[in-house]
Amino acid sequence: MKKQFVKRYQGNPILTKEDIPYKVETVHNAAVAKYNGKYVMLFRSHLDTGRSIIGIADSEDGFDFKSRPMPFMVPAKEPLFCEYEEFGVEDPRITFIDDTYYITYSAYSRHGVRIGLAKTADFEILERVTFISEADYRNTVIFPEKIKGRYAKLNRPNSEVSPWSIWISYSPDLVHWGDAKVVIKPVKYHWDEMKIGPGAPPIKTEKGWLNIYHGVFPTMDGCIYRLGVALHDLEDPAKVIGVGDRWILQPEDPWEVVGYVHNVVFTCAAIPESDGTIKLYWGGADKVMCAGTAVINDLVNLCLTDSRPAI
Ligand code: BMA
Repeated sequence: MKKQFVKRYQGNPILTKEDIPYKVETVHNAAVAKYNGKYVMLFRSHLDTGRSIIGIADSEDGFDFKSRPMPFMVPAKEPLFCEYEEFGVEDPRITFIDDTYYITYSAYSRHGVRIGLAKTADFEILERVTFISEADYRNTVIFPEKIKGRYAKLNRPNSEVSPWSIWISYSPDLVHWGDAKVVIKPVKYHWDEMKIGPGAPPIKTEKGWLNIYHGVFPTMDGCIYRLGVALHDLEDPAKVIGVGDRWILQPEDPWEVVGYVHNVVFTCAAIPESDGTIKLYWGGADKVMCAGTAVINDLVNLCLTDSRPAI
């Protein structure tokens, strides 16, 4: 029997637009964090203008989420930020470092898409920090601890020369970033041949940093978004130990196959639990939120025993 890397939660989808107390068209591509022993979800929603905002929902068990009455993040009004967010805020990721939850998000404007950094200590008050890229960057995940004295992040610039690849860069303060290097590229005639991008913030394991990423395959019937895994060296995350040759999740449930954008599973969050599993969260067809579980060692072993070239 084919190995199932991800076990879908039987109550999927876990959050949809019907659950939101204000008018939205979609609920997808959510970040999730553990806060005070509970789970907090920051989810993206399209409005009927076609632009996106970020809502917030709470859960005791990581599956049953209840939306708060108001959105958590809408395009900024304040100077510096407003010019770069006027078309919407999308696809958040959360990393917990030193008592602070850092949120990266895609900020859209007439100048293109760039990455914003915001922070919160309590999921009540949100403070924008700065933008951490210029235009044409998306999918940014920050590692949960400093590595050899520096913060590290993975992201995905758009480029014709090195198409839609995953890069790493470093920072002394989370604000200024550099020393960038390409670490994983799409592989020709493979499930991720068109583009790849970091998904969930990396998870520390004994064998390396586990990076759950998305890969895109173009077909005559549109693109298919799937999820895969890569393992990065603990001390030098620019070194990729292995990239799993197979996808770990693809659109199969009806709400993953048909939606706002068909055939999409797209993750921004995975929460490691004390029993060696993760809770994985993904947007289904850019319309609903889904969840599942996976065994961390299965994902690590895929990277180690059945890998494709990183570059
Ligand atoms: C990407 C982003 C994601 C989205 C995906 C599938 O380019 O826009 O937010 O989930 O496409 O539509």
